[in-house]
Amino acid sequence: MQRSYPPVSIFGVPTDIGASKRGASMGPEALRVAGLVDAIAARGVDVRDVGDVSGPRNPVSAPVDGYRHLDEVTAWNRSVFDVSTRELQAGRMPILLGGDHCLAIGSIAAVAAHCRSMGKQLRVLWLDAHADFNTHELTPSGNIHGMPVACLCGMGPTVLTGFGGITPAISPDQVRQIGIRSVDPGEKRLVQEHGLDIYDMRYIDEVGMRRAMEEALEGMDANTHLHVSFDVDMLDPAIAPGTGTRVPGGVNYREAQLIMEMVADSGCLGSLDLVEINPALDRRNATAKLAVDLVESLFGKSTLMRD
Ligand code: Z70
Ligand code: MN
Ligand code: MN
Ligand code: MN
Repeated sequence: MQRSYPPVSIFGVPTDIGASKRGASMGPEALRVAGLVDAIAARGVDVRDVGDVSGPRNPVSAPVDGYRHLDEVTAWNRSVFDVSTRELQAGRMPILLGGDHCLAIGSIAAVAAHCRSMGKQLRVLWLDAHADFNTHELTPSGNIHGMPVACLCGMGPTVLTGFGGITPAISPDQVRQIGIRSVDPGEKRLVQEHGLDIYDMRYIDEVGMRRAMEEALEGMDANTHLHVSFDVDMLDPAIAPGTGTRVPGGVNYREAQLIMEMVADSGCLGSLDLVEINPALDRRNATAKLAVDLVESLFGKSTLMRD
């Protein structure tokens, strides 16, 4: 199928401020070295690398009131929000190269505000081993990369829930999570209370990725903006070792390709986060290379259909 994509703007956010393990700050360069820009350009897409956002260094400090590095996380997300908003307003598709997953607070808040102003429906596809639905009361770590979905749904500190002017930025019924297999006890209760739509690994094993994805994408139409937030720890650590929190039993190569192909087929892709690649823990940039391979499918590369 011949599909046309809007122009794309890639930007790097070199920080590991929301994590306790260091190294995700090197993710943007790893993705560039793995050939991300050329791979997207090869799909016939107008793609521009607008460079890196800057922000405070990682002070490597202990959590305060359940939040590690809250001021720094806020500063980085403000910049992410601003760049994402600028690119969306220019009619371009923002692709965030993380960085850790706390940065999705800024990127998705920007997308949500954009969708409101354009009268578009927003759907968030959250690809992850984790639900990232912790609060400062529930968190076992204080790491804010375990909290972005809760913050976006209005549960978090006001400095992180107010980007874009409307709180909450999104509601849980706009979110679909795929690949989940590690949820903390308090987080689990909160997820159930808010009815988050989670396709966990057991469900994927039982019904298969095709049906899980059909259900996750159900109800979208031509007026839907689909934001894909891809934490590479969704993938099985055997194929994606370069990430800070490896959880066994993840999504395999073929299932991951199918996710991306089905998103491409939806024709709704509007924005993307590529987060939690940690080159310090990787084998010869394998995880970044795999991410690039998957992004090619996201932009319509397929084996048999010539396009
Ligand atoms: C745990 C926490 C986490 C990565 C999210 C893990 C959080 N639920 N780790 N993504 N890589 O500490 O909140
Ligand atoms: Mn995550
Ligand atoms: Mn994760
Ligand atoms: Mn509180």
